[in-house]
Amino acid sequence: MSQMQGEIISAGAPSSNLGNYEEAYANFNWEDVEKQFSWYETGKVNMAYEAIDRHVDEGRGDRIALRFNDPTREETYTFKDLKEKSNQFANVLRSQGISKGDRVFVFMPRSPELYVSILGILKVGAVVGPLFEAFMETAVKDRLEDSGAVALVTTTTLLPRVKRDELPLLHHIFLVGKDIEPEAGIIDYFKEMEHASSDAEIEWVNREDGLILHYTSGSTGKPKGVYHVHNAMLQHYYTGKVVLDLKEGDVYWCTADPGWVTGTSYGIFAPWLHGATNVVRGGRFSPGDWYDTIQKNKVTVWYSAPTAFRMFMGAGEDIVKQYDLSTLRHILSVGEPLNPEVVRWGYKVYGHRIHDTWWMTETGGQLICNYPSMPIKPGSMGKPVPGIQAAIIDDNGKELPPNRMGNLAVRTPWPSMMRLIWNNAPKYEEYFRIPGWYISGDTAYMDEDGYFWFQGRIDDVINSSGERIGPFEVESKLVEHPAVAEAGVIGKPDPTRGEIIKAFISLREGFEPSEELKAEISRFVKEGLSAHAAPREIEFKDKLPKTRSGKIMRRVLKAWELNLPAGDLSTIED
Ligand code: 6R9
Repeated sequence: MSQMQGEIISAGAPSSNLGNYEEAYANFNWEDVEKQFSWYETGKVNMAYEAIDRHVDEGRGDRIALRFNDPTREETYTFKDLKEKSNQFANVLRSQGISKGDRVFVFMPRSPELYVSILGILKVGAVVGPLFEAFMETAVKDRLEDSGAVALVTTTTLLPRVKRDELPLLHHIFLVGKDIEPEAGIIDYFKEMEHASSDAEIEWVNREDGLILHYTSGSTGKPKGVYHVHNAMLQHYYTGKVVLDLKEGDVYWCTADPGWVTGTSYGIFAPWLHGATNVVRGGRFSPGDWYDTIQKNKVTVWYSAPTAFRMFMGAGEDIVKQYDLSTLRHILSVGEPLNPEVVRWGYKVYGHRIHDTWWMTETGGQLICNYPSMPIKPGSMGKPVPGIQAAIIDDNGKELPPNRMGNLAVRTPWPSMMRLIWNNAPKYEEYFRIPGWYISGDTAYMDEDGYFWFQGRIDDVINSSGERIGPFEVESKLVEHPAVAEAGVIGKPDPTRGEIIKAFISLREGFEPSEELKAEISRFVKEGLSAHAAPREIEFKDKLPKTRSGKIMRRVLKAWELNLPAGDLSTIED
């Protein structure tokens, strides 16, 4: 512990937006941030206005807002373009009667239409529900059903994954694609956009009105809908300034998909609140294509994830030299522990420190971070963002002294804190079970210098390549397979992906273990739920360890896997 703590990489940019960390922390107050928004004067609130239209109204409309690249399209949009297109889509939504508070989902690969849709949804005051493009039937249905979504924007390719006959509330589907056959409930996106006016009234909302509903995984139950409100923009703006360090003229690239919270808070809101040029790249990871994206777009600020950095490290130094990455000035990471060797490698090869940031879907924005003006201790998540009070507490809410591991907790409230778990008040309350604190579910410790060090998750949530996967959702799908009697799913440590999904399965009578069956079961999850939720490893067992109440004991499975003592088995079945 203390050995790791000793290593320091000195401050990269003392003249960054934050300036001296301690001073900024001591002098912080949220009202100074509120004053940055037009609603501070006008009282009229809407995220889409602050992120897009405001730049047009203040003379910045010709700046480039979006640079989109994927293997088939390369397009740029100014703030004025996005204002007009999102107005058009707001008008299309209104023509179908969609209004404030309605949940409207987007389910499509990254494309300019995805971003325009999200902004249009916000402009009518509706709540955006982003779905990751890799979700299959069950994952899509669970989320649309739980949220009571009335409308969905999707593509002709993805439409077959939407079980419309089982979703009675889903009245409108805006379909992005060519040659769309007229059909009840189906609205041709491009055709309607063509006729829609590019002038629209924005629905002014309250700061506490709904913005976005992100479904995320817990260790039990179905995925939960984490509900955020427009007030989150305070956190997005402030962290965009002091953590992303965004300045005029920055070209910013966040590699996350808007299906995950990083892809909205920091792939849409934070950069556009600052009027930055936002680079969006669709398609899969490949080291060459990604470096090319930086070179081609002259990216200055880059926000990615440990899995990607580990893959870059695996691809080696030579490929780095084939690209001009000299425009880069600031690199950040999120989603899982950032290994110290990756920080060292990045510093050597890119000539920049990689700044780790810690936060969660539930927190809506970054909470513990490394800043350009602060020394980095490789392996540490950094220090609380000004305005945020974080601590390590025990299960009774007592704050622990430095170097003691415990619950990573945050003083409530802060502007981007989730306001609800949709349809599930008890789940929401679990996070706040100790008065005055939000309990993250992560364990960590704080060192003498106030740096936080991640230790693990308290629950069984799996983090594979930075994607959060609930074992229950995978197990539920597995047992739908005719050969599977019971299934228990764990995260198995993996050098590249952080963890991979491993399933322990007991078979039904009449089925024999085989490699073909393993492949078939894995494919079944991939096709029914999503590729990232499919087990990469399967092991057949005659019987799974269970509590007397019938709960599969994942911690025993994990102990088997890691050759560790299984711990307290007093509740095991027999
Ligand atoms: C933004 C996002 C949240 C969980 C979180 C923690 C893990 C995120 C991390 C990190 C170590 C970091 N996590 N950042 N672990 N170091 N810098 O990732 O949200 O998908 O909800 O995941 O991810 O376990 O609790 P989400």
